[in-house]
Amino acid sequence: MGPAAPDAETPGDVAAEPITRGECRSMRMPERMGRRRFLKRFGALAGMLGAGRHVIGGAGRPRKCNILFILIDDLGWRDVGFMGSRYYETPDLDRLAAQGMVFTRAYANAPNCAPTRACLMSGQYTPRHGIYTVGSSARGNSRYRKLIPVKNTTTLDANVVTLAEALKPAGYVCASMGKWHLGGADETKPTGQGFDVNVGGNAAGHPRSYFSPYRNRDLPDGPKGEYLTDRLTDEALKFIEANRDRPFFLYLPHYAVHTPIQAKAEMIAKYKAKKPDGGQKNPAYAAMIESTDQGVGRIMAKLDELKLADETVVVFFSDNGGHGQVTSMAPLRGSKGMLYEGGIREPMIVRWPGKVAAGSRCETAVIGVDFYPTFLEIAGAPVPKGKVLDGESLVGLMTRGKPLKRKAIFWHFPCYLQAYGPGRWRTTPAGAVQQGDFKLLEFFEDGRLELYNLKEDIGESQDLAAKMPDKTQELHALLKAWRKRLGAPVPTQRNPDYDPSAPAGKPNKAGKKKARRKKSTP
Ligand SMILES: [Ca+2]
Repeated sequence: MGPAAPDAETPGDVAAEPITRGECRSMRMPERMGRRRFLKRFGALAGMLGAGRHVIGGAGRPRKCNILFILIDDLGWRDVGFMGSRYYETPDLDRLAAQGMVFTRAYANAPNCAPTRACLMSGQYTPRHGIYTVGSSARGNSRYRKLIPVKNTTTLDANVVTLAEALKPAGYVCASMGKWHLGGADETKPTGQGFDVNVGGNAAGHPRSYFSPYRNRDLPDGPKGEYLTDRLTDEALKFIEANRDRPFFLYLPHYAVHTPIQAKAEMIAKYKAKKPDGGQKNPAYAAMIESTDQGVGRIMAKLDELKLADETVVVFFSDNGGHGQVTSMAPLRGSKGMLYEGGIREPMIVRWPGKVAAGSRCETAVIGVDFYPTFLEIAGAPVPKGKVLDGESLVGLMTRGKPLKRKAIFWHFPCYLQAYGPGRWRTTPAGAVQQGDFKLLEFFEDGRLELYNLKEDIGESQDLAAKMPDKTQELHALLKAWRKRLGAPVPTQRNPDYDPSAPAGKPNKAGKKKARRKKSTP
């Protein structure tokens, strides 16, 4: 739970001190003390000018912070150096982590791509927009599905007021560069949802190829063999350069490191010569991560060159757990597609010079829907009229250790996801709630409840549901009340095709159809 420190008075004062209270603690003294003293002196002025005008610009004038949100696709919790990987090499991200706050319990709203993105863009949990999964909610062999899952929506409704639409009235120019996955029609693509610029985003969940020609109608091909991650970085640099004089929101959802696993040959060779470590062993995947890391380094260098680095909040995050056949989230249990920690816990950094202590860590649980209100507060933008936001701004937490108000966070995934390897499922329809040290999972096929103490058992290996019936019931009641409040549908109808004794490898017609669809929307 959050620290009990009193709320500080002057925003400019707080980051002058290393955050040592409660769960947000400093690992070492913050850098840039000179700048912090400067901010301390002018903190009151910044406060008078409104929440969005925290930073003094190069010419001495107050200006709004730029927001750079780097979202990686399918990057696992431990797929970066700063989270402990000894196989993958991410020197630029490790530097970014050292310059900001690392969140060790940052969660995606879902264990796969589209729902997490819908929650980020809408600021709302999955039951409000109906994007619960990718493609069909009825994936895998129909004969093994006991229930008819809740029907899935694949497009974020054009009427949803997105994060970009909420930031625009505060004077932000908004760009989306990379994977969108929330609609491909004019009104549901990024440019229909508040972004001024869209590079390569549409309904696609992965690139046809990481090398040009990309065959992406929203991304003109580059020279043959150009690498997509480098290209998106190039586009980001151009955008930053062109908008150096006004506040920008750059949403950079890289297609990397989602399948197809494709990387530069010379970089793959380097990792082939390297010893695998802790279940991380795929050289091409490692090379994809390194290219992504290099892109982050180039962007940070550009922000430095343009003297924008101190005026830009940089957030690094991933949309779900790593692919279970490609990487390892150990010691976490599970991988992409599961509500166990390996499917939803993400690496996360916030770099905000003068506001968030360098080299600090935060162990408070945060979740994707928190970014919408966080970015509005940073921008000094009001919540759009009538807009329901399910998350909570992290500004107080990360700048001055102010505890969050909420009691718990929730997941709702009333869908089936077929297994990639042995076994039938990554998940059957399920929900989850996390509160304090505890997490409860509910599986709708049989009502099974599993309870874990994440503090003592991060690998979710000891189900405490039978041992701690009171805690189990308490969290179950919380989860049910949340579902009721949001009108979240729970699948209850039995699937007439259900035949658990059906032999593997012989899906019925419906199963075959789903399997084909899976190929186009992994
Ligand atoms: Ca993903």
